[in-house]
Amino acid sequence: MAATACGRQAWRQLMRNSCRGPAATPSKLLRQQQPYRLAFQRQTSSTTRTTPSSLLRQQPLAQRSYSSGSQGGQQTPPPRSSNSQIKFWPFVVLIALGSGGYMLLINRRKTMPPTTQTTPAFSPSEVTVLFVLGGPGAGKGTQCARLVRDYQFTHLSAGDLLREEQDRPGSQYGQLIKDCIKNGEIVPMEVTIALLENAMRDTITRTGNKKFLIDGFPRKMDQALKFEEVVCPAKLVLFYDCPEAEMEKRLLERGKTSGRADDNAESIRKRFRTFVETSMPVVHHYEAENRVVKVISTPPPDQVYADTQVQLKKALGDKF
Ligand code: UP5
Ligand code: MG
Repeated sequence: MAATACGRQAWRQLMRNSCRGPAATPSKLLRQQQPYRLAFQRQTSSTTRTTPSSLLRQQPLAQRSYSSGSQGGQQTPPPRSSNSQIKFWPFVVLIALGSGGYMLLINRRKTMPPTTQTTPAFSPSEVTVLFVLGGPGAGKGTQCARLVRDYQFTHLSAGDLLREEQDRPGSQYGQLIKDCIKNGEIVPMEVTIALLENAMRDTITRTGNKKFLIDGFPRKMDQALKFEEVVCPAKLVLFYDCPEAEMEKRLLERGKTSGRADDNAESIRKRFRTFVETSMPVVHHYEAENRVVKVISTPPPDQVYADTQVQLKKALGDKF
């Protein structure tokens, strides 16, 4: 009680001092508190007698009582009170309950049907998707225009959709797309896949046309797998093969008037590198699955188109 009263007194004094203004500096306040702190210590030590120093003094005795016989250990350990004993049964009960629950879960899983795979948004039996791939300037867009004219496809160029999104006022991806295109890098697939899926849905709703040429996509394995999983499996890949020197010549020529931010020597170099390192593995993946129709696109456009028709008819029949 005395200690508590002392503490209260100290607190009141501290508050009085702190209200006195500039004279009550922190060091002064500390000095003023000192007698109260000492008084408080004296009170406690006289009642409990367990100051740090007294505890230290007791320590050697306590150690001896648990030491081995060689250190004069005739003394037996003090009897442990029932309160200090560790109780094991709660742990045993917990472990038993946990294991039981786990076994129940496993058994329930066994009787559950296997997890269903994601269903693509469009069924390949109703919607036809042809991926059109090839290096930058290989002639994908040029050939797609002819296929649209003759076979009623809807042409969706991933690059065009990205450029549109980049220019759309308020687009949160505008800057990201701009940077990627300038550097010949690939825009994160979530953006491109969403644009493609929306465009497909929109086309089907507006026109009822369900035949799509998806140009310049997928450019990366993860895009390929994701698109086929969530949007629509592709019927095949139309791959235009063209040497880099020819593609570079075409792009530099087009760059004189196209206004495209990536039709310049530096961007073209980066686009080529991305194509070889990241997009060619996609072509190889589909080749391994026997789903690629390859057309050499070095000759003039009409000749390339004639060959495209021959190849597509071979793969898909006359009415593709
Ligand atoms: N030309 C065409 N065919 C010819 C022929 N047989 N003989 C002589 N000349 C021919 O043709 C290019 C030029 O060559 C034209 O002037 C044409 O007249 C002439 P084009 O048909 O436009 O070729 P294309 O293969 O379509 O070239 P493009 O430049 O469009 O190819 P890219 O794949 O580089 O461009 P895209 O627009 O698809 O992508 C641009 C960027 O968008 C990418 O680099 C990337 O940053 C980004 N992107 C993504 O991030 N993700 C995507 O999924 C798609 C794009
Ligand atoms: Mg193109």
